Amino acid sequence: MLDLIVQLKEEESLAELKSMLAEGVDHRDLLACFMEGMRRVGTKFETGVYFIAALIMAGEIMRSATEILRPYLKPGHPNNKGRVLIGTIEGDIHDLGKNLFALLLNCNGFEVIDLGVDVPVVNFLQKARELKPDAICISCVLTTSVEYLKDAVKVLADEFPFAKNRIVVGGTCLDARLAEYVGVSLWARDAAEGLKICQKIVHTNPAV
Ligand code: B12
Repeated sequence: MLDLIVQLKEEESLAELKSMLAEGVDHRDLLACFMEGMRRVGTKFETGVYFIAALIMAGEIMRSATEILRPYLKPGHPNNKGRVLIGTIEGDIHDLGKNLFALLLNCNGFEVIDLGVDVPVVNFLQKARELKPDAICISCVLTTSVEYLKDAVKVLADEFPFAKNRIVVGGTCLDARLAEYVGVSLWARDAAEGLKICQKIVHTNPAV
Protein backbone atom coordinates (compact mmCIF):
# COMPACT_ATOMS: atom_id res chain seq x y z
CA MET A 1 0.00 0.00 0.00
CA LEU A 2 2.87 2.37 0.79
CA ASP A 3 4.11 2.24 -2.81
CA LEU A 4 0.64 3.02 -4.13
CA ILE A 5 0.43 6.07 -1.86
CA VAL A 6 3.88 7.33 -2.86
CA GLN A 7 2.97 6.81 -6.53
CA LEU A 8 -0.15 8.91 -5.81
CA LYS A 9 -2.51 6.16 -6.96
CA GLU A 10 -5.54 7.41 -5.10
CA GLU A 11 -8.16 4.85 -6.05
CA GLU A 12 -5.86 1.86 -5.65
CA SER A 13 -4.41 2.95 -2.31
CA LEU A 14 -7.86 3.68 -0.86
CA ALA A 15 -9.21 0.36 -2.14
CA GLU A 16 -6.27 -1.36 -0.49
CA LEU A 17 -6.97 0.52 2.75
CA LYS A 18 -10.59 -0.64 2.74
CA SER A 19 -9.70 -4.23 2.04
CA MET A 20 -7.01 -4.30 4.76
CA LEU A 21 -9.47 -2.83 7.26
CA ALA A 22 -11.95 -5.55 6.27
CA GLU A 23 -9.23 -8.15 6.88
CA GLY A 24 -8.83 -6.79 10.40
CA VAL A 25 -5.46 -5.04 10.05
CA ASP A 26 -4.99 -2.54 12.92
CA HIS A 27 -6.21 0.91 11.79
CA ARG A 28 -3.29 2.56 13.61
CA ASP A 29 -0.79 0.73 11.42
CA LEU A 30 -2.74 1.74 8.33
CA LEU A 31 -2.84 5.38 9.41
CA ALA A 32 0.90 5.23 10.08
CA CYS A 33 1.38 3.87 6.56
CA PHE A 34 -0.45 6.85 5.03
CA MET A 35 1.59 9.25 7.13
CA GLU A 36 4.81 7.58 6.01
CA GLY A 37 3.52 7.89 2.44
CA MET A 38 3.04 11.65 2.97
CA ARG A 39 6.56 11.92 4.36
CA ARG A 40 7.99 10.16 1.30
CA VAL A 41 5.97 12.31 -1.11
CA GLY A 42 7.36 15.32 0.78
CA THR A 43 10.91 14.08 0.30
CA LYS A 44 10.30 13.60 -3.42
CA PHE A 45 9.02 17.17 -3.56
CA GLU A 46 12.07 18.41 -1.67
CA THR A 47 14.43 16.66 -4.06
CA GLY A 48 12.69 17.94 -7.18
CA VAL A 49 11.20 14.61 -8.27
CA TYR A 50 7.64 15.78 -7.54
CA PHE A 51 6.10 19.22 -7.96
CA ILE A 52 3.36 21.09 -6.11
CA ALA A 53 0.60 19.17 -7.93
CA ALA A 54 1.88 16.03 -6.21
CA LEU A 55 1.52 17.65 -2.78
CA ILE A 56 -2.06 18.59 -3.65
CA MET A 57 -2.77 15.05 -4.82
CA ALA A 58 -1.14 13.60 -1.69
CA GLY A 59 -3.29 15.90 0.45
CA GLU A 60 -6.42 14.56 -1.24
CA ILE A 61 -5.34 10.97 -0.65
CA MET A 62 -4.67 11.71 3.03
CA ARG A 63 -8.03 13.47 3.40
CA SER A 64 -9.92 10.51 1.91
CA ALA A 65 -7.96 8.01 4.01
CA THR A 66 -8.81 9.97 7.17
CA GLU A 67 -12.51 9.84 6.23
CA ILE A 68 -12.34 6.07 5.78
CA LEU A 69 -10.50 5.67 9.10
CA ARG A 70 -12.76 8.06 11.02
CA PRO A 71 -15.15 5.40 12.44
CA TYR A 72 -12.18 3.38 13.74
CA LEU A 73 -10.81 6.26 15.80
CA LYS A 74 -13.64 6.06 18.33
CA PRO A 75 -12.37 4.69 21.64
CA GLY A 76 -14.25 2.29 23.91
CA HIS A 77 -14.87 4.62 26.84
CA PRO A 78 -14.88 8.38 26.34
CA ASN A 79 -13.74 10.41 29.36
CA ASN A 80 -11.81 13.54 30.36
CA LYS A 81 -14.11 16.00 28.65
CA GLY A 82 -12.61 19.45 28.15
CA ARG A 83 -12.55 22.37 25.78
CA VAL A 84 -9.78 22.80 23.24
CA LEU A 85 -9.07 25.72 20.95
CA ILE A 86 -7.15 24.65 17.88
CA GLY A 87 -5.76 26.19 14.71
CA THR A 88 -2.90 26.23 12.22
CA ILE A 89 -0.54 29.14 12.73
CA GLU A 90 -0.29 32.16 10.46
CA GLY A 91 1.34 31.60 7.07
CA ASP A 92 0.57 27.89 7.07
CA ILE A 93 -2.41 26.30 5.30
CA HIS A 94 -1.66 22.63 6.10
CA ASP A 95 -4.65 21.25 7.97
CA LEU A 96 -4.73 17.47 7.58
CA GLY A 97 -2.67 16.80 10.72
CA LYS A 98 -4.62 19.39 12.68
CA ASN A 99 -7.92 17.90 11.52
CA LEU A 100 -6.80 14.42 12.48
CA PHE A 101 -5.84 15.64 15.93
CA ALA A 102 -9.17 17.52 16.27
CA LEU A 103 -11.01 14.36 15.26
CA LEU A 104 -9.18 12.34 17.89
CA LEU A 105 -10.00 14.94 20.54
CA ASN A 106 -13.65 14.89 19.47
CA CYS A 107 -13.82 11.12 19.62
CA ASN A 108 -12.51 11.33 23.18
CA GLY A 109 -15.21 13.66 24.43
CA PHE A 110 -13.47 17.02 23.97
CA GLU A 111 -15.29 20.05 22.67
CA VAL A 112 -13.09 21.38 19.85
CA ILE A 113 -13.22 24.93 18.54
CA ASP A 114 -11.31 24.95 15.27
CA LEU A 115 -10.12 28.34 14.03
CA GLY A 116 -8.95 26.86 10.72
CA VAL A 117 -5.68 27.60 8.96
CA ASP A 118 -3.39 30.63 8.61
CA VAL A 119 -4.63 31.89 11.99
CA PRO A 120 -3.13 35.16 13.24
CA VAL A 121 -2.34 35.37 16.94
CA VAL A 122 -5.07 37.96 17.49
CA ASN A 123 -7.70 35.34 16.58
CA PHE A 124 -6.28 32.85 19.08
CA LEU A 125 -6.26 35.62 21.67
CA GLN A 126 -9.85 36.74 21.06
CA LYS A 127 -11.26 33.22 21.17
CA ALA A 128 -9.19 32.26 24.21
CA ARG A 129 -10.52 35.31 26.08
CA GLU A 130 -14.07 34.47 25.08
CA LEU A 131 -14.07 30.70 25.63
CA LYS A 132 -11.42 30.09 28.32
CA PRO A 133 -10.35 26.75 26.86
CA ASP A 134 -8.51 24.09 28.84
CA ALA A 135 -5.90 23.93 26.12
CA ILE A 136 -4.81 26.03 23.15
CA CYS A 137 -3.40 23.75 20.47
CA ILE A 138 -1.40 25.21 17.61
CA SER A 139 -0.33 23.32 14.53
CA CYS A 140 2.82 24.43 12.70
CA VAL A 141 3.95 22.42 9.69
CA LEU A 142 6.06 25.00 7.86
CA THR A 143 9.45 26.07 9.14
CA THR A 144 8.75 29.52 7.74
CA SER A 145 5.88 29.93 10.25
CA VAL A 146 7.93 29.14 13.35
CA GLU A 147 8.52 32.84 14.07
CA TYR A 148 4.74 33.43 14.02
CA LEU A 149 4.37 30.54 16.44
CA LYS A 150 6.99 31.99 18.77
CA ASP A 151 5.19 35.30 18.66
CA ALA A 152 1.81 33.70 19.34
CA VAL A 153 3.15 31.81 22.34
CA LYS A 154 4.58 35.00 23.80
CA VAL A 155 1.40 37.03 23.26
CA LEU A 156 -0.82 34.30 24.72
CA ALA A 157 1.46 33.75 27.72
CA ASP A 158 1.60 37.51 28.41
CA GLU A 159 -2.19 37.73 28.37
CA PHE A 160 -2.98 34.57 30.31
CA PRO A 161 -0.81 33.78 33.34
CA PHE A 162 -1.46 30.05 33.06
CA ALA A 163 -1.26 29.80 29.29
CA LYS A 164 2.23 28.34 29.38
CA ASN A 165 0.83 25.13 30.83
CA ARG A 166 -2.03 25.07 28.36
CA ILE A 167 -0.40 25.75 25.01
CA VAL A 168 0.26 22.56 23.09
CA VAL A 169 2.14 22.66 19.79
CA GLY A 170 2.55 20.04 17.08
CA GLY A 171 3.24 19.60 13.39
CA THR A 172 5.85 18.07 11.10
CA CYS A 173 8.47 20.79 11.35
CA LEU A 174 8.58 20.81 15.16
CA ASP A 175 10.83 18.89 17.49
CA ALA A 176 11.80 19.29 21.14
CA ARG A 177 14.48 21.84 20.28
CA LEU A 178 12.11 24.04 18.24
CA ALA A 179 9.40 23.72 20.89
CA GLU A 180 11.88 25.05 23.43
CA TYR A 181 12.83 27.82 21.01
CA VAL A 182 9.20 28.97 20.70
CA GLY A 183 8.84 28.83 24.48
CA VAL A 184 6.55 25.85 24.94
CA SER A 185 7.05 22.79 27.13
CA LEU A 186 4.01 20.90 25.79
CA TRP A 187 5.01 19.56 22.40
CA ALA A 188 3.52 16.47 20.74
CA ARG A 189 5.17 14.29 18.12
CA ASP A 190 1.78 13.06 16.90
CA ALA A 191 -1.96 13.36 17.49
CA ALA A 192 -2.09 10.49 20.01
CA GLU A 193 0.57 12.16 22.14
CA GLY A 194 -1.30 15.48 21.84
CA LEU A 195 -4.47 13.80 23.09
CA LYS A 196 -2.66 12.46 26.16
CA ILE A 197 -1.27 15.92 26.92
CA CYS A 198 -4.75 17.48 26.69
CA GLN A 199 -6.21 14.78 28.93
CA LYS A 200 -3.49 15.43 31.47
CA ILE A 201 -4.12 19.19 31.40
CA VAL A 202 -7.84 18.68 32.08
CA HIS A 203 -7.07 16.19 34.83
CA THR A 204 -4.53 18.27 36.70
CA ASN A 205 -5.38 21.82 35.76
CA PRO A 206 -8.94 22.31 34.43
CA ALA A 207 -9.88 25.79 33.21
CA VAL A 208 -12.18 27.77 35.53
C1 B12 B 1 -0.15 17.43 1.66
C2 B12 B 1 0.93 18.50 1.73
C3 B12 B 1 0.60 19.79 1.28
C4 B12 B 1 -0.82 20.18 0.89
C5 B12 B 1 -1.60 20.42 2.21
C6 B12 B 1 -3.06 20.07 2.10
C7 B12 B 1 -3.75 20.27 3.44
N1 B12 B 1 -5.05 20.55 3.35
O1 B12 B 1 -3.18 20.20 4.51
C8 B12 B 1 -0.57 21.51 0.07
C9 B12 B 1 -0.52 21.17 -1.41
C10 B12 B 1 -1.58 22.64 0.29
C11 B12 B 1 0.84 21.90 0.53
C12 B12 B 1 1.39 23.15 0.31
C13 B12 B 1 2.70 23.49 0.64
N2 B12 B 1 3.63 22.69 1.19
CO1 B12 B 1 3.23 20.90 1.92
N3 B12 B 1 3.19 19.07 2.29
C14 B12 B 1 2.23 18.20 2.24
C15 B12 B 1 2.77 16.81 2.70
C16 B12 B 1 3.06 15.96 1.47
C17 B12 B 1 1.87 16.02 3.64
C18 B12 B 1 1.41 16.80 4.89
C19 B12 B 1 0.35 16.00 5.63
O2 B12 B 1 -0.84 16.27 5.52
N4 B12 B 1 0.78 14.93 6.33
C20 B12 B 1 -0.13 14.03 7.03
C21 B12 B 1 -0.55 14.61 8.38
C22 B12 B 1 -1.60 13.70 9.03
O3 B12 B 1 0.63 14.61 9.16
P1 B12 B 1 1.13 15.90 9.97
O4 B12 B 1 0.76 17.15 9.27
O5 B12 B 1 2.56 15.69 10.30
O6 B12 B 1 0.30 15.83 11.31
C23 B12 B 1 0.54 14.84 12.31
C24 B12 B 1 1.43 15.36 13.43
O7 B12 B 1 2.40 16.28 12.98
C25 B12 B 1 0.44 15.88 14.42
N5 B12 B 1 0.05 17.28 14.41
C26 B12 B 1 -0.10 18.16 13.39
N6 B12 B 1 -0.49 19.34 13.87
C27 B12 B 1 -0.61 19.23 15.20
C28 B12 B 1 -0.98 20.15 16.17
C29 B12 B 1 -0.98 19.77 17.51
C30 B12 B 1 -1.33 20.77 18.56
C31 B12 B 1 -0.65 18.43 17.87
C32 B12 B 1 -0.68 18.03 19.28
C33 B12 B 1 -0.29 17.50 16.89
C34 B12 B 1 -0.28 17.91 15.58
O8 B12 B 1 -0.74 15.14 14.26
C35 B12 B 1 -0.81 14.56 12.96
C36 B12 B 1 -1.12 13.10 13.17
O9 B12 B 1 -0.27 12.49 14.05
C37 B12 B 1 4.06 17.26 3.47
C38 B12 B 1 5.15 16.19 3.58
C39 B12 B 1 5.42 15.82 5.05
N7 B12 B 1 6.58 15.33 5.33
O10 B12 B 1 4.62 16.03 5.92
C40 B12 B 1 4.47 18.52 2.70
C41 B12 B 1 5.28 19.60 3.43
C42 B12 B 1 4.74 19.82 4.82
N8 B12 B 1 4.99 20.80 2.61
C43 B12 B 1 6.03 21.55 2.44
C44 B12 B 1 6.04 22.75 1.65
C45 B12 B 1 7.41 23.39 1.45
C46 B12 B 1 4.87 23.29 1.11
C47 B12 B 1 4.75 24.59 0.31
C48 B12 B 1 5.59 25.78 0.81
C49 B12 B 1 5.09 24.23 -1.17
C50 B12 B 1 5.14 25.41 -2.12
N9 B12 B 1 6.31 25.66 -2.68
O11 B12 B 1 4.16 26.09 -2.34
C51 B12 B 1 3.23 24.88 0.39
C52 B12 B 1 2.91 25.77 1.61
C53 B12 B 1 1.53 26.36 1.59
C54 B12 B 1 1.27 27.08 2.92
N10 B12 B 1 1.36 28.40 2.94
O12 B12 B 1 1.00 26.43 3.91
C55 B12 B 1 7.25 21.04 3.18
C56 B12 B 1 7.50 21.81 4.48
C57 B12 B 1 8.98 21.97 4.76
C58 B12 B 1 9.18 22.77 6.01
N11 B12 B 1 9.74 22.15 7.02
O13 B12 B 1 8.82 23.90 6.08
C59 B12 B 1 6.86 19.51 3.38
C60 B12 B 1 7.45 18.86 4.64
C61 B12 B 1 7.33 18.77 2.10
C62 B12 B 1 8.84 18.74 1.99
N12 B12 B 1 9.48 17.69 2.52
O14 B12 B 1 9.43 19.62 1.44
N13 B12 B 1 1.47 20.84 1.16
